[in-house]
Amino acid sequence: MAMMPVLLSAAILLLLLPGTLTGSGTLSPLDVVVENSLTDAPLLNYTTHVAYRGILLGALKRLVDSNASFNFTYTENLNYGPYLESVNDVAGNDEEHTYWQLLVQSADGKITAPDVGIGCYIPSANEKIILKFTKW
Ligand code: B12
Repeated sequence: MAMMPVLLSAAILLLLLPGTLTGSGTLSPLDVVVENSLTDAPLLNYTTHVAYRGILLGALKRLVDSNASFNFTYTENLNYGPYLESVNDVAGNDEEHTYWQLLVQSADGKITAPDVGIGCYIPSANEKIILKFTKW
């Protein structure tokens, strides 16, 4: 009989542990801005959600599912993973030297270009993601 509370605690721990260890279920809001620096199209602002330590690609896929006005495509590069090819039906083009640049704005307003793509980048809290159509 004395074993009951111990067994009960162990059972509760086992139920809670997978979520605790993986952080599953913890989603944080993430702002995404779409900017076309080659036209005077207005900035488009979206909000999506990213998993705890989750990748940007997952947050963008979640945005497609939740917002009919946002879409994107990517190609798979053997070495570097997903390459962001188009956003909202606007695609980068090698001949025209255009591409979608990945930028991150931190809480203090500073904008940087991550040194990895959408498949590797892990957004932090209070960051804003900027997808900027530009030239190289
Ligand atoms: C030129 C170049 C570009 C050009 C490619 C133009 C073109 N079509 O030729 C442009 C300016 C478009 C570019 C963009 C980016 N790049 Co770049 N790029 C390079 C660079 C300097 C040379 C690539 C090359 O020509 N290799 C020779 C050819 C023969 O090999 P290749 O395999 O066919 O090359 C292709 C891939 O490298 C691909 N590519 C280029 N950059 C990236 C980035 C990602 C994430 C992917 C999946 C593919 C990819 O484009 C090349 C041509 O098709 C490399 C660094 C290096 N010295 O290798 C960085 C490099 C590959 N790029 C890198 C990064 C991070 C980016 C960006 C994510 C930067 C950003 N913050 O926006 C973006 C991609 C955004 C997106 N749309 O997904 C990183 C990738 C590291 C990683 N593990 O993810 C590298 C290694 C530089 C670094 N910071 O260390 N890039």
